[in-house]
Amino acid sequence: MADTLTPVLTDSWGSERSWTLAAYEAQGGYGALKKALAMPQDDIIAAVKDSGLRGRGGAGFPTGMKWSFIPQDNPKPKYLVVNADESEPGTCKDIPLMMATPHTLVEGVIISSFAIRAHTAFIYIRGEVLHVIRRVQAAVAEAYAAGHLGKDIHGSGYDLDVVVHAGAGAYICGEETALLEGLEGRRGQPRLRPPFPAVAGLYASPTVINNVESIASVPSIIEHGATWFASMGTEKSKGYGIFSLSGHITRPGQYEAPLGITLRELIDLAGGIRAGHELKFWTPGGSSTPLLTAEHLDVPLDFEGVGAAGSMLGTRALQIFDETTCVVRAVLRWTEFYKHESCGKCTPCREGTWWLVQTLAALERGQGSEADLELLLDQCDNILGRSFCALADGAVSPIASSIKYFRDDYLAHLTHGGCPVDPAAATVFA
Ligand code: L3W
Repeated sequence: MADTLTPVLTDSWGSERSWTLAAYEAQGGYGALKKALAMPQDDIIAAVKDSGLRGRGGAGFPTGMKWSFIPQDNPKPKYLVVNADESEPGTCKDIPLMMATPHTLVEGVIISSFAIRAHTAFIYIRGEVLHVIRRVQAAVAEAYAAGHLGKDIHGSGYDLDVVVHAGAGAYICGEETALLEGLEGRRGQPRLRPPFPAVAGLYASPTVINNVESIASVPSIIEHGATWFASMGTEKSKGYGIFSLSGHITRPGQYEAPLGITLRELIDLAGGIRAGHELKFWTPGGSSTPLLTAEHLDVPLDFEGVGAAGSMLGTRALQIFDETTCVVRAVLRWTEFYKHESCGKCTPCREGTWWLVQTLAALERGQGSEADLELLLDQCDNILGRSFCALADGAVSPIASSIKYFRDDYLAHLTHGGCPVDPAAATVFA
């Protein structure tokens, strides 16, 4: 396995004024667009399919296949929507990308829209990050001024408009159909699928929704070719991805590496766990993916490897917790987040997350008995797979996995009458 990083998306993050059109074009930016505009659109879709690129927003659905689901015989307009609502706890890759090199995303949007025959694209950005919205808006304005957007782009006869849309600060709007509801001006709540957005999405028209990193990966695939992309990563998880490391690590940040790299290798690259401490648990893809422990340090971080270890690769949000962390407290904090962010549309999620918080909070205070652990698992069981969207599935992931690996930590709260971790040494989750 590679022990080196593969900076493609992150290559120029450190360069001077990397977010400007001038800096991007100086590095060859928008060259892939000119190449793509001379290609048959189906060849672009074929290249993305052949590259093996899988959705970088968490689920890993093959990007080229999603594009090929757009029914071209449907006379309705086609839309591209970029999911830039990055809100998953611990996930910090799309926002840095949009801040450092927004033109990578804009170029990807133009090529992808051209491929699926869309003439309007939306970039839906999380509402709280005004600085990111401004930066992407500025990049879009620069692209219009340079003729990369608008009418008859570079004399190709192809027209495209891009709208940067600010969300209103709801985690649920990262769920693709709730995002569409928000874009249409309604309260963000998920829709029933099928129909999938590829068939009936924005304004009931065929719509491709992709994550920022997926779309930003397209220019380099067009520039270097599908074979180049597919030569990295593992058999079924091709290419590279941005891994965001946070928590008890010496050098937290974004590390771009081939899929299949291990946490052990990434921790080495990030200078190790903070001095004098050891790994206790970690999330592979944010708090919506089941926790893993030190026994999983050599699991390949690809869709299959993490799945086989009982979790999900998700957004590659590697949150690292050392032995000073109270796992019960951490899980309670995440559960409060899900309860707060539940959109309320379906009962298992709306009521279930409330009950999870009640049960967990009592256990964290040292109240109750061991039977309450079974009650908690039963509550998880009654929520998992029974809610309208993946939010509630995500909510139960850290709970069930923490009981699996750290049952003794829960029991210690009961015998100790509260958290047994020495407050002076504990990592505080305020
Ligand atoms: C057409 C079909 N399209 C599937 C499309 C579908 C979607 C994509 C993936 O959840 C996960 C979730 C979070 N015809 C199709 C089809 N599609 N079948 O493929 O769909 P799906 O249902 O597998 O996943 P999802 O509902 O999109 C996403 C996990 O990601 N996650 C969340 C991350 C949060 C962020 C953020 O902060 N913004 O990304 C973290 O792990 O738990 O499992 O496009 O339409 N037959």
